[in-house]
Amino acid sequence: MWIAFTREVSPSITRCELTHQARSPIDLALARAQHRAYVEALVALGAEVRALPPAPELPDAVFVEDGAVVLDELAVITRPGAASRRAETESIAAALASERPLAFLREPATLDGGDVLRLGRTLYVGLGGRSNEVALEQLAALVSPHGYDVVGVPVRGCLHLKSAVTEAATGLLLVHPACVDPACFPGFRALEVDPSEPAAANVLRVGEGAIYSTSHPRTRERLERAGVRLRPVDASEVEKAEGAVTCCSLVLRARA
Ligand code: CIR
Repeated sequence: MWIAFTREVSPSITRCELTHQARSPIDLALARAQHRAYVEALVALGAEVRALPPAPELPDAVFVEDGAVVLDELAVITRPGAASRRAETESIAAALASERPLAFLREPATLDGGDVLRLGRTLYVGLGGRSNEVALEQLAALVSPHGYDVVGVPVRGCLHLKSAVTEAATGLLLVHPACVDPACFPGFRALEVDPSEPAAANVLRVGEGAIYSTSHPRTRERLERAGVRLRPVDASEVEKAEGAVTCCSLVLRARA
């Protein structure tokens, strides 16, 4: 029922983009072992995992989420905000072409998939640095014929909208309120991350389960108390590259 596209960690990840974090050494072997465990978690939750071609010369290529916004009706190939990441999208478009009609954002639009949170028929787009208003307008023109609204949301102090808020269970948002105002999402309940875990708002739902980093034990307790079933993974190495669990896959519903 679910397809998850992933890509192995590039050896050049040591030269990844960093915006809000200081550089700290990434253990490539450990990063790859953690990535394999992440892929196993996706499989355990019922996804058919498809590996994109390795891109050793592209430092951030493991973060495939940023290259596309995939809806049931179409896939919008992005134009990432960091110039060093723009070459990632070609292989993502090639892989998605067999699953969805493709549409493309055009210069001067910039948008990272990590800035797009779909809640029902609304696409919330984080405006915190990587994604711009032009992209919001282009995205709206592409998806409104399919019945989606596009709403811009101010984001501060973190890389992407989905660093600050994700949907943990139907109707329940996991939010870091210092980075995004929960009032931007009317009709949803908000569960706040533990204040000592500012990077904890990123959870990846797949089917009935959800993948969550072991780096945030206090917030994990809050989620479990709220009844969210979590599959923990160690994501320490991609977190040093300012990544998180949603970033490492593009999960889409398989066509019937
Ligand atoms: C970047 O700065 O672009 C990468 N080092 C991290 C991207 C993480 N992607 C995501 O949150 N969707």
